[in-house]
Amino acid sequence: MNTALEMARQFSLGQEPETAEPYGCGHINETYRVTDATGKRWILQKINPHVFPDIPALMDNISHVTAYLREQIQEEGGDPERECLRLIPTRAGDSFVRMENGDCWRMYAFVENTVTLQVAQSPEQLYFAGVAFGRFQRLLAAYPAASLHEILPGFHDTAARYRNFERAVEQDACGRAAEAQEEIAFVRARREEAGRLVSLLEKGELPLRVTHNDTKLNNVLLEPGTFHPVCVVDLDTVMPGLSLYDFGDSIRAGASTAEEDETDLSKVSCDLSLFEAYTKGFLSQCGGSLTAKERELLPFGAKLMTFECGMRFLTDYLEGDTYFRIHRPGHNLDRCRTQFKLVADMEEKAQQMDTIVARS
Ligand code: ADP
Ligand code: GN1
Ligand code: MG
Repeated sequence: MNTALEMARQFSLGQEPETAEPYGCGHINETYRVTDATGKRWILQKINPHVFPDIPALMDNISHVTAYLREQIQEEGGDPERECLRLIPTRAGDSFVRMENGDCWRMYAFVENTVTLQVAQSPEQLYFAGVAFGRFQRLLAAYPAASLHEILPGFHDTAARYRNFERAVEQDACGRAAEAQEEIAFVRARREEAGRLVSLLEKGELPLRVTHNDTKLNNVLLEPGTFHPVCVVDLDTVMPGLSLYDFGDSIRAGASTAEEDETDLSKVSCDLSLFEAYTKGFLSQCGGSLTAKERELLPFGAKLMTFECGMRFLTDYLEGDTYFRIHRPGHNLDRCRTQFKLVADMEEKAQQMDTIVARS
């Protein structure tokens, strides 16, 4: 096993790295913050090879998208160094390093003086997250989507996710299905909805765009104090997708009143003032380019992404926690329950959500 500090030395930093500490709260990659003697910092990540089988393709997407974003940011008078991730090349000049045991590592410049939030404490914070992801979508609007690798085929194909879920229930590899009967029934009751967006895409009723696909609140760096958006991070899943995926996943993660793994479900609901704030921020940036159908489906997108995520947590629980990193027994079932509580709440608030979108 290589230590993170040893790995940091493989990159072209100009200085000798002194420390590498675990950083952030991601479920997939391992993230470290690397510091040198002068206090200069970097983000070092071990990319999860089980989740991402084609790391050269993934890094190729990130290299191209960040180069393009930097130009766009520059053109509109922004500061690409602060507003866009920058890959640090390895000593050999590559975008990542693969070790003999197959582990792959990459490095980014650290964007200083920012904060990330696990939960929004005010609508304003979520408004700014909406601005960040709406801008991200706007800046990539003219990017040739077909030139990107589809890193995780079917990533938000909710119908395919449903089939995986049914397979996991049937196999019940860990004998856990009995404990999750209520959640299994919850998914099955919504089976018909799972395929709705993919079928609209197939029929050409929704446009394919370049999307981020993992628009959690903690994937945007914000300015401390003002919470103005600074930089969108976690670009592993940037690929062709639907605008509704990005909008929906942000609402799932950002408009909730509790953390994703809260065990007291009475604390979990979809806060409409947070929903409205995000919607306004997002549409302020990319609203002009959305079709009427996309706009109309924003609330459904939020519900579907929440449902899909809950179903993925449940599937992983049933399969023995092989995908999402867990920190306690039953963690994925707890995560699934918060998502389904949110889905049920969004179903009750569907009309209000429609009204909010119409006036945003
Ligand atoms: P994961 O895929 O595991 O979620 P991320 O790429 O989102 O990993 O990184 C984890 C956390 O590290 C982010 O939530 C953010 O707080 C922080 N982070 C990531 N990249 C940077 C960066 N370039 N500068 C500063 N902080 C960063
Ligand atoms: C994972 O990497 P991270 O923690 O930002 C997952 C997302 C889920 C999210 C749930 C590549 O995101 O799809 O929505 O957990 N990423 C991948 O918290 O599967
Ligand atoms: Mg992340």
